[in-house]
Amino acid sequence: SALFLAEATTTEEPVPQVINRTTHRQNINAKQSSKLGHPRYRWQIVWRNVLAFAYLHTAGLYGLYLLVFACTGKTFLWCYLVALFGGQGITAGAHRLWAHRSYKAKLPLRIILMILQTAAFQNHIYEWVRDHRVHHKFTDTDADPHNAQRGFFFSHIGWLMVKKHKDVMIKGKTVDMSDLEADPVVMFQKKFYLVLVPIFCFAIPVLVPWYFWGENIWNCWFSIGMFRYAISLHFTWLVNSAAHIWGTKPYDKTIGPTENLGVAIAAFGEGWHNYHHVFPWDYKAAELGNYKVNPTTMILDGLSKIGWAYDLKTVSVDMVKKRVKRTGDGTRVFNDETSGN
Ligand code: ST9
Ligand code: ZN
Ligand code: ZN
Repeated sequence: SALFLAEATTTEEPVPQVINRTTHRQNINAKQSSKLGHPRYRWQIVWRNVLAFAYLHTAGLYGLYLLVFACTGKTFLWCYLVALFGGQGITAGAHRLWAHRSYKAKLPLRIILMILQTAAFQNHIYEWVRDHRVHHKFTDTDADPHNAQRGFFFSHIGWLMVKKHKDVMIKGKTVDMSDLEADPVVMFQKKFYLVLVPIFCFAIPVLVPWYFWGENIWNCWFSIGMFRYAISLHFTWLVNSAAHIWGTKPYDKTIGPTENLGVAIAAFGEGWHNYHHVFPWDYKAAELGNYKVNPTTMILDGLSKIGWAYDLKTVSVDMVKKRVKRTGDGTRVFNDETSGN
């Protein structure tokens, strides 16, 4: 050790410390955090949310059992429709309209999307959009609310059961939210969210099958209230977890988000996530729109035909090609280039 000390003084390096019992990831987090001048992220568990998710998942599994073995066919169809419409409140509404402004919507469409977004109960539009814009601006860092560097569980559901990292608040303040503050539909929902959620996420979806075709109310609560809500959450969360971990990176191989067919199927076309992070203003949230799995794009194309959706923004083929060439991982091949070009 005398030799070691001599070496240490001559090279003027700090004495190395034994770092067992500390995982590699914790070290990285600690380094990132200390650079920013505050202690590393310690999880403060929010037990209210843990208990709520424990109930939701237990009740949701029971609801799945009832849906398959006890409910009528009509109730099964209703479950799908509520998930589909609530899903559009998230994909067409919160995500492509409000978070990214990838198209404009007339007032009636904005009101419908706000109601559907309420039926999905994923926080009010203002909070959803703020977290999502911060996610895009600071992807896979401590300021990303669902930082996928912390692994599948954290980016999927864990982030909703702990206090946020300070950077989310600090850097989040740099995100402009004035467009949403100017939208009365968004501000109305924000103000009355606690009244609107029980009505549109639970009362109406649960009572319709009971009132209109005499479904057992117990079945309604567990299958439509709990199972439909839980599965919609998981399908949404896969975009933050799976589509930040597994898949190809045809547009930018240097970033975390991926192209993931399974997630695109589950999330109504929101699994083409490498493209989406490179070109977030494209209303298709994918290069090929309808030609790849993307029902939300089909719906938006329909809404644009009747004039409710307008000024749809997209990206030129040329721009995509250039980007693919410059930063892609080589998995996107254009036909004219395969023939030698
Ligand atoms: C849910 C959301 O599930 C899911 C979002 C998924 C997004 C996916 C996106 C992918 C693309 C689209 C895919 C669609 C697919 C659809 C398929 C459909 C089948 N910036 O939050 P607080 C500040 S929600 C700036 O309480 P805590 C702010 O001042 C599920 N500032 O932090 C704030 O005060 P205020 C239901 C920010 O105490 C203050 O901090 N909900 C930001 O650490 C405190 O904020 C739940 O499960 C920011 N980003 O608590 C629970 N954030 O608001 C909901 C915060 O007054 N959440 N600030 O301005 C909570 O309980 C808590 O937020 C917490 C953290 C415990 C998680
Ligand atoms: Zn996005
Ligand atoms: Zn993402």
